[in-house]
Amino acid sequence: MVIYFLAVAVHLLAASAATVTYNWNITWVTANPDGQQDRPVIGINGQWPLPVLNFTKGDRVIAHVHNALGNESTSLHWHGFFQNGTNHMDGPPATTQCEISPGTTFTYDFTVDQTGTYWYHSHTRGQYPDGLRQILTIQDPEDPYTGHYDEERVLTLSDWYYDQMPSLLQGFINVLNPTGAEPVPNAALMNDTQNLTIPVEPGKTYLFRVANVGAFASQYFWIEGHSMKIVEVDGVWTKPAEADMIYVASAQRYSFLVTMKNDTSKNYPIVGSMDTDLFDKIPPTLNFNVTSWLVYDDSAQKPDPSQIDEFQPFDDFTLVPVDGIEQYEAADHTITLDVKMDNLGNGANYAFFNDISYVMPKVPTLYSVLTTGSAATNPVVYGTDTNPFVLQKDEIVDIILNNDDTGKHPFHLHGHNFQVLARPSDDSGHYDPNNHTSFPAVPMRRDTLIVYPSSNFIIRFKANNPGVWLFHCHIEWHMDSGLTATMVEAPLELQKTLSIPKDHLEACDASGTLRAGNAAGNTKNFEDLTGANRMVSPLPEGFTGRGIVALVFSCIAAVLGLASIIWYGLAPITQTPAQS
Ligand SMILES: *[C@@H]1O[C@H](CO)[C@@H](O)[C@H](O)[C@H]1NC(C)=O
Ligand SMILES: *[C@@H]1O[C@H](CO)[C@@H](O)[C@H](O)[C@H]1NC(C)=O
Ligand SMILES: *[C@@H]1O[C@H](CO)[C@@H](O)[C@H](O)[C@H]1NC(C)=O
Ligand SMILES: *[C@@H]1O[C@H](CO)[C@@H](O)[C@H](O)[C@H]1NC(C)=O
Ligand SMILES: *[C@@H]1O[C@H](CO)[C@@H](O)[C@H](O)[C@H]1NC(C)=O
Ligand SMILES: *[C@@H]1O[C@H](CO)[C@@H](O)[C@H](O)[C@H]1NC(C)=O
Ligand SMILES: *[C@@H]1O[C@H](CO)[C@@H](O)[C@H](O)[C@H]1NC(C)=O
Ligand SMILES: *[C@@H]1O[C@H](CO)[C@@H](O)[C@H](O)[C@H]1NC(C)=O
Ligand SMILES: *[C@@H]1O[C@H](CO)[C@@H](O)[C@H](O)[C@H]1NC(C)=O
Ligand SMILES: [Cu+2]
Repeated sequence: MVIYFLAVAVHLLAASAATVTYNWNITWVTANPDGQQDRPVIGINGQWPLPVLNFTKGDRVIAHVHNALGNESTSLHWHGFFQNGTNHMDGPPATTQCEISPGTTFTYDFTVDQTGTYWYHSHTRGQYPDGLRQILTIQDPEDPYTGHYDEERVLTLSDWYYDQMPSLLQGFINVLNPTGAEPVPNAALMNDTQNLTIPVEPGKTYLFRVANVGAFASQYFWIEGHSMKIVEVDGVWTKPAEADMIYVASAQRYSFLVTMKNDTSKNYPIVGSMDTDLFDKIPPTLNFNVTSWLVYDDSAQKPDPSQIDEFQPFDDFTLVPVDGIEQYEAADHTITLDVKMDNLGNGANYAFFNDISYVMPKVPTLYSVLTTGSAATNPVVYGTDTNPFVLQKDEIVDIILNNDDTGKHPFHLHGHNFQVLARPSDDSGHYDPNNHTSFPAVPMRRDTLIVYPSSNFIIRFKANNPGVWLFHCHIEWHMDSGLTATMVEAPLELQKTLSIPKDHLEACDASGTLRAGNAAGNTKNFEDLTGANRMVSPLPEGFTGRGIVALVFSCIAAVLGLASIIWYGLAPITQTPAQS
């Protein structure tokens, strides 16, 4: 009898869980989301904006990704997915796979065991802001807010550049940009457009799912005349929290309920405003705002948004998860990461954790785990410049992050969400274990968290997901200038449980990437890192970023001076009539 019921239960479960298969052809298409100019963007099956995916918990996803870009490699990361048991489907090249070379196909195959709002994006260096990113949702059969809303709507926020990432990156990490000023976006977008109209019905409640899929800029977000009831953050259902304005950093997601008015005479602006504190200078022509409208009556006016004097967004630290998961017990393992921005010996500006600016290993770190036997527990194997940390299975881990930079940064951990124990305000300096606010009994959890300028945070998670998981700033510029660490979680467990499919190994061969041995590709002596990729050498002692700026400007002056001397020197000669 029991077995019969079990069988029925298993059958019902199997019936609701679908297999969702995609055949995706990644190609260049043309887009013009802000109406100013066409530019090439990366599309899927000839389409951009990319398809919004809508899974149900328990679904199996099979995505066959064919790279038809011709001139760039690619990859896909499923942002926020735990990939529990399928670490090799996580997406970052040089970490859990090799790049998908032009002309080749690579299959992602995994089961979705979470719920909420997520997104998918390229994890190839600098690529996703060129278009390869979109929001996705996972329906929860046990949605705690069922009955509290009538319909759901997805909405993305992003920043937009007219130039393509490879050339922007070349200018960003460059001796001519010694202060590391990030390229300022050309426009703000909402749902990959502007002036979007969202028809609504009076009296209905909508669940809005918002994701910032941008490269750089956080956005303040609000809806005039309506308050938002936050119910989800980064895939975690929260107790309802009223907010008039939220702050959505790159890679963060929020869901909130909005109840419509009964009065249909007016329409209301929905505003996204890029956080210009992140920009070194604001070009006078930049409109850093984007507007959409809740449209009750299409024939009524769509008013301009009112000016806001001060941004006072909701503090995500105060959110409480519906599941009531309490603060995990004290940490077994504490990792401290000090963040700074500085120049290296080539004069360009880089980003550092503990004075190391991340450089990709020659062998994807997961493949090093699988091919180095018992040495896999030794962080040395993964190379010094990948910032590797080896975690024991099921231990409790604290990450203390001290931000020695004067900017805000959204940090993302792959493979987990984490409890946020403390996240003090601007200028709080380093975390002091002997002097901090008491930690919440039921901390909020998310997978992407802002640290404030010259301040810190402390987050806690359980190492219950064997895999190699990156921890990095989600500002694409900072990720590309090295603000990344590598968590190698339960490597010996991975060796017992994971096997890499043939098409993944073939991706290494096609891209000429080594797939065995330590970070340097040494398959005999795992502690010998000769030939490993290294970061650019530091500046000689005594040099400072300020010195570099002075040096660059005097060099430019010298070059200009020299050029004019040459020009004057050459001029008479070229003008001398030929003797015959
Ligand atoms: C992908 O799209 C390109 C450009 O439209 C086309 O030439 C190619 O045949 C497509 N490949 C596949 C596998 O669909
Ligand atoms: C949206 O409207 C503003 C104000 O009229 C305009 O400047 C902008 O170009 C519009 N954007 C698009 C994509 O049409
Ligand atoms: C996703 O599908 C469910 C039905 O399975 C539907 O209720 C929901 O509105 C869809 N969400 C989106 C964003 O399309
Ligand atoms: C690849 O080709 C596309 C389409 O022609 C072009 O826009 C893009 O700049 C190229 N990428 C690189 C890295 O050259
Ligand atoms: C946002 O865009 C996606 C597709 O690009 C669409 O499915 C969705 O309905 C749009 N959201 C709103 C609120 O219009
Ligand atoms: C709209 O009307 C309904 C039914 O009369 C009422 O229950 C509800 O409170 C009203 N909503 C608002 C926002 O006034
Ligand atoms: C953008 O919105 C903010 C907040 O209302 C306002 O202060 C600012 O002037 C707006 N900027 C532009 C360029 O319209
Ligand atoms: C403890 O931290 C608070 C807040 O940052 C600070 O004002 C205070 O001076 C600190 N106390 C000690 C003893 O360091
Ligand atoms: C991964 O799966 C294992 C085994 O089912 C479970 O114990 C663990 O909690 C899961 N980890 C995460 C992050 O979901
Ligand atoms: Cu950053």
